[in-house]
Amino acid sequence: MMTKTRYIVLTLAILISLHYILSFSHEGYGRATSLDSLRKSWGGFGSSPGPDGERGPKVYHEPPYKTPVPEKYYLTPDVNGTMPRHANATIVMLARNGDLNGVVRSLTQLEAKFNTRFGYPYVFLNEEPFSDDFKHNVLALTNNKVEFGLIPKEHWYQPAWIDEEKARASRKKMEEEHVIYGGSVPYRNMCRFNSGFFFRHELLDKYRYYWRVEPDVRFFCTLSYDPFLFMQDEGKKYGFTISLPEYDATIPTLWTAVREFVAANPQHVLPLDEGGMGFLSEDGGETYNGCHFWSNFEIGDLDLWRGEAYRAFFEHLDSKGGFYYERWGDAPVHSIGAALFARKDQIHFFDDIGYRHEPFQHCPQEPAHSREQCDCKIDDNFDREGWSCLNRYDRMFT
Ligand SMILES: Nc1nc2c(ncn2[C@@H]2O[C@H](COP(=O)(O)OP(=O)(O)O)[C@@H](O)[C@H]2O)c(=O)[nH]1
Ligand SMILES: *[C@@H]1O[C@H](CO)[C@@H](O)[C@H](O)[C@H]1NC(C)=O
Ligand SMILES: *[C@@H]1O[C@H](CO)[C@@H](O)[C@H](O)[C@H]1NC(C)=O
Ligand SMILES: [Mg+2]
Repeated sequence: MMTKTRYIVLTLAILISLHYILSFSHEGYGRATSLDSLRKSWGGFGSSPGPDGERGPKVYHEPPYKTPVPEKYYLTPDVNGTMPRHANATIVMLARNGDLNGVVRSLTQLEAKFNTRFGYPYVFLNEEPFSDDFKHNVLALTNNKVEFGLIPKEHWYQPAWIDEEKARASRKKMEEEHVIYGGSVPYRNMCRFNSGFFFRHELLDKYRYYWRVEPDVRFFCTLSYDPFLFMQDEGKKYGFTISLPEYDATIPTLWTAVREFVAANPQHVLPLDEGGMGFLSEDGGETYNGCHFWSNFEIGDLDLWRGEAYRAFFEHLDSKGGFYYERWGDAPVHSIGAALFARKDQIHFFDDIGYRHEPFQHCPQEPAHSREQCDCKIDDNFDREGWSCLNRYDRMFT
């Protein structure tokens, strides 16, 4: 019985992977054709300058992450053992008091592999006050600056204008269909907060770049360069380590809402081939392929979210109620936002950061694996799986 079930699962997995690989390596899926249809289906705009006033188009030969990180971002402590230069950045973690054990695990690793040497400050956020026990345990783990913040109620809880009857019916249905977190209101609050509010927290006002960390994640490698300085000096806006497709059941009408926004706000959106649309769609923007950057890891520019374009985008999505009537995740919302408002070369794949959040991990390959002393099994790498969306990121640059 067990063997038979396994066999079926394996066969299914192979079939799905095959379909996946074929649909993305197929020569007929030409880039020019796809961008043409993209332009047509999205209404032909695409000649206006982007949000930061820069004009493309650039010519690429390979994805930007294939170029080694310049030496100047590597650790070169002065005679006092401290870093001569820092980026304007913080590490941010949303957590509940009950997450303490997982918080300790994540922080211990992050300190050991990176932040003891680099010295970036932390911001912890919670919709309830952090307990003394939580603060005490966190402060014991680091000599770096730590701040604990309370999330304003209006940034967290389900808004009064949401039709609770409708929301409840949807939660019930999703629970019956075994959609992960389908029946949870707190999870929805969290997704909406991360989508539209975390970057408005007053404790983040004084920073430009952030690294999002969650409880119970692992960092495998000794990071010997400063990813924040890299982001800041190279003008990157969003960084990821793992990309994968979203469960369709959580976002039935998200793409419709996105298209509405784009049609009504062409001035906010980058020309499609300069932005990251090639990552999001197989058919020129007609439909969403579900690909998103897994947002439990993010290194990003807060100004991307603070800007008028993303704020208007979030307001539009929020007005649809989809965070509660469906279960829109912050990962697809951030990913679509990044793809619409950042140039594709400003979206960075941190290939050399070894990272695990259950049940997936990114394990850097050689030469980074040795150089960064990664303690992950080199074969256990999500990008070797059929599910990875990295090929959709890569194809934007070839
Ligand atoms: N303060 C607070 N944080 C939450 C809540 N729900 C989730 N989080 C945090 O939000 C992040 C994502 O939640 P998690 O349970 O890891 O979801 P998953 O990674 O999608 O399985 C983690 O940093 C959690 O600690 C909540 O109700 N309150
Ligand atoms: C090392 O620390 C001392 C004392 O704080 C300071 O005067 C000196 O400038 C530092 N050296 C460098 C290279 O930063
Ligand atoms: C860091 O960035 C924030 C937000 O852009 C800004 O207000 C602040 O002045 C910056 N701090 C420094 C030291 O540059
Ligand atoms: Mg998590």
